[in-house]
Amino acid sequence: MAATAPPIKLYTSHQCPWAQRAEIILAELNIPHEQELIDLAVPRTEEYLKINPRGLVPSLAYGDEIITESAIVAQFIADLNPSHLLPASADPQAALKRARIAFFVDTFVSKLGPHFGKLQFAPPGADLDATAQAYVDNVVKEIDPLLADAAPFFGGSDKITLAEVQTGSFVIRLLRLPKHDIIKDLSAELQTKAPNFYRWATAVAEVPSVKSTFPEDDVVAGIKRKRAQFAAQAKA
Ligand SMILES: N[C@@H](CCC(=O)N[C@@H](CS)C(=O)NCC(=O)O)C(=O)O
Repeated sequence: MAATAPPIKLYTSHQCPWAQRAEIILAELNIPHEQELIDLAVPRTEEYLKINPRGLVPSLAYGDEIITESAIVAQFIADLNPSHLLPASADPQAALKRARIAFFVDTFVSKLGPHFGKLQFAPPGADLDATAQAYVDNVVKEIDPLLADAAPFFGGSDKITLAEVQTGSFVIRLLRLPKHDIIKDLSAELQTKAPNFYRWATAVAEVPSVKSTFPEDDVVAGIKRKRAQFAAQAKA
């Protein structure tokens, strides 16, 4: 008889794009699990700090084992459940595909992340034109070429891959937050200057596991709360 799989519990906040990575992969692979919501508006409890001493979400309990850091949580779930997300074999083509996905995710986070953070959380009245320009320039130079064969997903895949799991939460924010006046609408410029990226991004934002883990109003409320917190810290 097969051993029963250890229960999975995700400590998460539906407002957090890093935690959404874990929610996306669990939804995409239909993995039964329990969720515990961590309220980011208040200090972490002693109990949660024992689970994750950094006090961040997400954290994943796999039986008695705790895994933290969203990229590692998503990779762990992908490794545990061979699927369309990531080829698992030692075949050189599969290893190459994993390397390509890892490079894409690394580039997305390192080249776009800092600019996107500033676009969302800069103090009111900040001049964000240069930041928006830097974001677009990096999409054009660094990301668009990596999506030349997207169909519509990374590496010519017709289903999402680990590349979309790790970046989808940021993509859906890029496309949805302008509607709430949280960030500037870069769609028209991206559509013209980075057509591969724009096509890919619009497909990613429609994926059920990405959409269903993005409670828009809750996310907007979380960003407003964090902005107010940063503004108060800057004044102090
Ligand atoms: N590098 C971490 C980043 C996670 C992170 O920054 N989470 C934020 C929420 S989006 C958090 O828990 N912040 C604690 C707080 O706001 O008090 C990961 O990828 O898991």
